[in-house]
Amino acid sequence: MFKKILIANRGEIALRVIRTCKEMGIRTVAVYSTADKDSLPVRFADEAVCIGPAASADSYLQIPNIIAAAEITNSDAIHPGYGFLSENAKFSKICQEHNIKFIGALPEQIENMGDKATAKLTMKKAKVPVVPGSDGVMPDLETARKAAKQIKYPVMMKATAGGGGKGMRILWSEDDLEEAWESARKEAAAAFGNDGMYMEKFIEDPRHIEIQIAGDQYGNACHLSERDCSIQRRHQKLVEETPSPFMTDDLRKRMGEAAVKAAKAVKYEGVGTVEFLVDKNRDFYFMEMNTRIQVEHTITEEVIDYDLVKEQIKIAAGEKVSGKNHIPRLHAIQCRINAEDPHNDFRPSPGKITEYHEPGGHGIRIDTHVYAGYVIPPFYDSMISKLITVAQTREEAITKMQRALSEYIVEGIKTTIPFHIQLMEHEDFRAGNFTTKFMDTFELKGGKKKKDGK
Ligand code: MV4
Repeated sequence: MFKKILIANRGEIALRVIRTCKEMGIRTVAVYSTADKDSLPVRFADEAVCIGPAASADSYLQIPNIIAAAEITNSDAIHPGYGFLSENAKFSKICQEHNIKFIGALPEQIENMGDKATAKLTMKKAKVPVVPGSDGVMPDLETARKAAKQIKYPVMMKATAGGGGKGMRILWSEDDLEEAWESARKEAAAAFGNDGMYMEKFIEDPRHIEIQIAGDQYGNACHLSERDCSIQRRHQKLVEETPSPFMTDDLRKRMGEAAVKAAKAVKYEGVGTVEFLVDKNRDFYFMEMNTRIQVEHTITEEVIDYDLVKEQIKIAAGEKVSGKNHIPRLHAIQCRINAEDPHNDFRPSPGKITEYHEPGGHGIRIDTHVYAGYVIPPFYDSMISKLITVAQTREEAITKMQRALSEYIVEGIKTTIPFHIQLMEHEDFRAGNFTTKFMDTFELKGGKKKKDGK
């Protein structure tokens, strides 16, 4: 087992990893930017190394600084958390070259899964269901025209380097083709330095359901059931839950088997997530594979009683996965609490938390790095806390969430707590009747009216 792990991240996930390391008897090294010098990860880790100024590009994304921090502290592994360098093939490679175990995917796996057209071809070959579409990246407009005609409109054009909706276009007819081809390629080139495009059938009003997987160095893989992440806004998840209210035993079996196939096809090592689009007929399609621990891993941990970070570390150290699939025995919901003003287009609201009180009691989990007096820096992600409830049934998990939200006090900044309170009251949410389109029509009540009365 590792003796010392450096955590190349900040905020709640850095704290989350430190906690598991402590329980495993592994020493920890926090790295931090000057903006994070007073943070809890810095206080709770055994050692801490400043790696640069506030801007992520000069600190949490600075590979040489992080490697230097690992070397001077004698760390034998690096946990990258999510975001930042967690899915950076170059970083995974450089760790390898320095004999530091990267607790995440191998460079080749990150590269292959990061290129969406390649990932899709790999999955198609492995007989994982994919959305009907072009065979890989399309070389020119004429190929795109033919592909769209064959797939039949509406189609979706997607950037192979994409994700998060950038460089993605819906084409309702051939009239949309040329403009989309030009603008999407430009957008992708600017965002990713790669303008490769592929095309597929547009799945109308899908659900986003993902399967947690774990694989080891010996070719074993298993799944840890699903998470429903359909409640999103501008490709940012707001609420996640497991089991999915749309799930059936048959669908879970089929999706679980597909996800394990996906993991085995790439000899996946570590914990990962296979994302699917699920249509109204419960047909499902591979969307992408995430080779990191995700923000929403918490709800899976709660319903199957399993420490996913511990599993990551054990797999990286060469241990086997059990090979047994896990079915949720409870219901868990996570509300992401962001420092954002939900009444003002979810605009970021950094600043000092003047008053802070967390809910508690049975079935409540809070993963956060904030406290009373903490100043949320403006440089990073606006998520400040994850509020998770666990109960026997979905209804109870929602009721518990309502109770928890009502006693969660965060003063001095705006948060998304008022949004979650209204969401938990929403008839369609309560009925489990929602898709990825839910937030397009959700209207938040109250708050200040804008000057034009809208
Ligand atoms: C789609 C789709 C419909 N049909 N692909 C959005 C982000 C990217 N990773 C994939 N996305 C989508 N791909 C086909 N063929 C609809 C979406 C989509 C979406 C997917 C998951 C969660 C939220 C979403 C919001 C809008 C669009």
